Amino acid sequence: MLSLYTMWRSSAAYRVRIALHVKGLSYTSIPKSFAAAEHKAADYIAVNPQGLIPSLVDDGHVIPQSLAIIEYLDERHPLPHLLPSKALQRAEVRSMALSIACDIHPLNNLRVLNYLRERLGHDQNTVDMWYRHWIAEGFSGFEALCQRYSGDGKHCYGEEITLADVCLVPQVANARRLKCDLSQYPALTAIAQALEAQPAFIAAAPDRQADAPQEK
Ligand SMILES: N[C@@H](CCC(=O)N[C@@H](CS)C(=O)NCC(=O)O)C(=O)O
Repeated sequence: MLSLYTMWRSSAAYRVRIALHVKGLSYTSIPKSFAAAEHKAADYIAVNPQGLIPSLVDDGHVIPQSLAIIEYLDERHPLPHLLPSKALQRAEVRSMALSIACDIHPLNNLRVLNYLRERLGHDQNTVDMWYRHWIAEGFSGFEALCQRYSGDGKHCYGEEITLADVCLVPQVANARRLKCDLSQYPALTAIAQALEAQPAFIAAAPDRQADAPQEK
């Protein structure tokens, strides 16, 4: 029995949803609204003391942190593998994934943007500039890694879906939402576009989630 504390637009939750769908695992979604600060409420802090989304619950055991969750799923449900079998290749895939999950995402997380705006008094233009700067820094390196490691122009690494792809697609979705200029990253954007057309990525997409705002 798998349950996922999620939020439709959370890119870290989006990563986990992609992994669950790639592996064909069924799960129950437990949405938490950021607007209503449900991720900071006592009942969720009791689940995940960091108050961050996502958390996975497997038979009563809670696992926070999207990459820890995905590696756990990959070990418990190995096929299809999200990490290669050889140590060197695994390290290369992880280094791509971490360049997004550790070096881009935390700088542009909601609480960081809120802090810049609400506590440090920056206006929205400055906050957007901050966001786009860290996307540009991170994506320049990631573009070069895609050119080095992609085997077919449709996957970040080799010719199969890996943890790197799982991290890339949500970050590109966020970058588009914040109107970042992605024209300098042709390999990375072509890969994201190819992946977004795959059923597992479609099912995991923010606008497909039950807690996403419904179009009238
Ligand atoms: N490193 C964590 C990051 C989790 C995280 O930052 N989640 C965001 C949503 S993408 C969140 O809960 N933000 C709430 C906030 O910033 O208040 C992971 O990969 O799971």
